[in-house]
Amino acid sequence: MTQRPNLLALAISGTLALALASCGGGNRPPAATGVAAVPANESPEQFVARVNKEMREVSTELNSAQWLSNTYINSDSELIAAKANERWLTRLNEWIAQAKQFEGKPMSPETARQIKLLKLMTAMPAPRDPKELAELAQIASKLEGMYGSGSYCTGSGADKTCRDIGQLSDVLASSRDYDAQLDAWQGWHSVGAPMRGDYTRFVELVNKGAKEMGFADAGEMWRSGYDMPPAEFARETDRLWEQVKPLYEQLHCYARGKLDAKYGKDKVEIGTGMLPAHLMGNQWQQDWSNLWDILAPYPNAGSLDVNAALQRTQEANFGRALFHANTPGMPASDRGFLAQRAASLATANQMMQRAQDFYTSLGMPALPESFWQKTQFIKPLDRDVMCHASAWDMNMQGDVRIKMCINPTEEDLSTIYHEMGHIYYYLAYNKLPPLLQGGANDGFHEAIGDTIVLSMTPQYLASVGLVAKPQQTHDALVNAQMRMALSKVAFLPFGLMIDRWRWGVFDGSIKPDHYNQAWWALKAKYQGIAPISPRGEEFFDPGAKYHVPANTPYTRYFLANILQFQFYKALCDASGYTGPLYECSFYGNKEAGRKYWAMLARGASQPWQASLKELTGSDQLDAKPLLDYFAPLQAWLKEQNAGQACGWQPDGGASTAVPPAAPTTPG
Ligand code: X8Z
Ligand code: ZN
Repeated sequence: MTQRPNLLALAISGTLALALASCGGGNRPPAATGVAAVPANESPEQFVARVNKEMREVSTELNSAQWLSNTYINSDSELIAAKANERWLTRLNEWIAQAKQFEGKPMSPETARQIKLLKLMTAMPAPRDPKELAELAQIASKLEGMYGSGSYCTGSGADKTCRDIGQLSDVLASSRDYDAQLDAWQGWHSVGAPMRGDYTRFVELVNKGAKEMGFADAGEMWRSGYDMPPAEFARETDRLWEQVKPLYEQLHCYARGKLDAKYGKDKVEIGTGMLPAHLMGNQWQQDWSNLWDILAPYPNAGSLDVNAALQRTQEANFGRALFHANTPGMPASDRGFLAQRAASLATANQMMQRAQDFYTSLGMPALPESFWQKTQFIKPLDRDVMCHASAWDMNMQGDVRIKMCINPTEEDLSTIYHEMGHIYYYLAYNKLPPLLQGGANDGFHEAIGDTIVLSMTPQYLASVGLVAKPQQTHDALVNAQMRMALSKVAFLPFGLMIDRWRWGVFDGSIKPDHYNQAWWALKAKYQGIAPISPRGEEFFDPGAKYHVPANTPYTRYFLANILQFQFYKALCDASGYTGPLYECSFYGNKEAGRKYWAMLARGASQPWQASLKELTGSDQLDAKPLLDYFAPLQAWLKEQNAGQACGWQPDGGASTAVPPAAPTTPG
């Protein structure tokens, strides 16, 4: 994830604040309100220049504290991060208060844009009251720490065993034992429950901060970052969902049929046609790729098994490491252990280089040496770390890093390509003033790397040795489309529902005593997913999803899933490609790379509509490229689902019948 200016870490962990630093021109004494006054006679242009300078300093300190608290979770790093956040948030509030003095004054459009962005910089608006601000910063750090160190323990005494998010997610990915999956799903969700009280207070505090800044609530503030009125933005997301919903419903229907066949209808269908939360291969049912063994359309039509290739790389690295770890006298078990660690690090490094190669093939620069030295590639063994992947711009001038706990899987390979999109965005806009160092909107930031993932076609994967030469048959095409759909189409309703929940929490329509009920009502409505046993208010299931305790807005990912197909089409066009969209890879194409980089380098300096138009020719969000891409799959799904009662009813009742479809022509 990332954030508006380079303050990725802020977006992740919290917010901004800072004590008044001295700055050019000398400060007047603080005003009676406690807000530092603007230096005498400072013009709007001088103000913006000063904020840019101060912001770079303060955010660098904050990023360092946040990096430490994410890669070394304990009570000390939590405290340091909270303090740094407190300073940052205080400082941000001061700048925002100072900016008020320029309202209605003449200024250049560039200055006006920077002042506007200043007010929208944080996802965690803090109250002006210093005690409340400090409390908010502490809660933010605490919630993140709770998630990052979360684990599920069973047994007691010498028999006690604890599993972290990675281990529990592995069960959902690989085990097909109904009860083992249920245990792993419920186990991880137990980490949410203790967050409820802190999260409730967190909501009160950010709402207070948002109101003091002139917003109705924190949700309205989040919706205000899209160069259009917040209500219009909400309507835009509804419109886009209506465009893609029929495709999701078809995928849901197909998955249900396959799961019914695997586990039995009585074990699968909940209410009228909903799918059980623990059987979708993923803790949040946001990506169904792990269900390939159950959902593959044509198991014999060419293998796209990237996992197998990565596993072979890992084994080769292990063999090499074992050979080198040949210290005389070392017990074989220690030698094996050290070789395993060295192999994991080497494989992770190679996966990262594979991703870098795609970006440099477009003409983008190689990553700086510091990236390779400071990135966290694999999970350390001696401490808790936040394993949720993120990309960091530490100082707005080239110290960029990724933090991941990489395993040799296709899922992690795609995540690396995703994170690297953030990194290249940072590098491209690093020349801009700090206030303009951000995505055109946050959905753009999330879409950059995903656009590259769309270009990871079977042909591309074969060209870099990750799969065998692909078959050119109808069945292989359907397989390739399904592979993408299980990640990109399955995600769409999830991308929407998280902030539908938070918007409701912030505007008060979802009250604390209904947090969990509202969560599951939205999961049912949008995803057609339900738990198999009641999840009452003794649970707090939103807390088991990283972005809730980390306070990272989520609509960005929904937008990104639409936008990335628009970007992909534009870049395929730029590369001169004229075939069907789903077969295009612009790997190696410098003209596509030039166009992409030009957009990245614009950062947040103009409304996103202008950036979108420069790249795609249109200034509208539009799901048509996504639907065009998946047209062959949608036709195939309709055929498969013919005669089925597709759709679901969250509370029981009738579902939508799909008429029998004409068979599609292979080709
Ligand atoms: O959080 C992320 C990235 C970091 S920006 C790993 N993603 C969302 C998620 O995991 O929930 C990428 C896809 C959606
Ligand atoms: Zn991201």
